[in-house]
Amino acid sequence: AVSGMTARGAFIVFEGVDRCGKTTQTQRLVAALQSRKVDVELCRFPDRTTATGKIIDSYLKNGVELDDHAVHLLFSANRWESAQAIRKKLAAGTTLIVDRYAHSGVCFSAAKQGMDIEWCKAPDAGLPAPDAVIFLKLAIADAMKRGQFGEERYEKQDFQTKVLDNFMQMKTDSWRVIDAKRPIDAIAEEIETLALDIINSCADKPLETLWK
Ligand code: 2DT
Repeated sequence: AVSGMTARGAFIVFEGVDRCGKTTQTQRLVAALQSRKVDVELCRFPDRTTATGKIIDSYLKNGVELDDHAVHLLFSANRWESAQAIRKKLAAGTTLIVDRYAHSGVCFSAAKQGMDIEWCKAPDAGLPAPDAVIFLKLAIADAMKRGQFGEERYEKQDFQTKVLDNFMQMKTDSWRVIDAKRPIDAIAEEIETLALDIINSCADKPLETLWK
């Protein structure tokens, strides 16, 4: 980066099936980066605090029934609500560590009937694109050994199996795939090294646009 200018922050997204350790690892990474004095924030999608997020929360907890297409668009709208703030924070030099983003949006919806991956990608095209997708890869059988899935709508073995298939279909060469079956500390160490590298390498590259 040019001296005197703030290097932009990195936009690092974590993806994976339920129970893969995303939440633990994103929290660990944020703490590790903070202790290195990196300007960093944790975000997660869906953001259940906004107007759309409240409907999504109720849907996930089986409190309300919604058409599959409609809820897909709500998840996307929930990201669009944050798009401006994401661009501003990155430009101001804040690195964002994100627990799920548009790839979860596509892979969960496309696991239902009647919506394919292409259809599901369309509403998210134009969002800020991640500088890196870190995929925590875990077989569903191993995810289930971590204890029963919870009570939410999508936390079922057959559904999660379809979601994992979809992630494997969407994966590109640029994804960083992490073997999530290993001990938490080993994974956290690998991710910290990876994240520092990503933060350095994107500082003087423009932020890209998703799926355009
Ligand atoms: P958690 O809050 O436990 O991550 O669960 N999902 C998520 C979608 O179906 N579409 C989306 O766009 C996103 C971001 C994944 C949230 C659940 O919602 C699913 C699990």
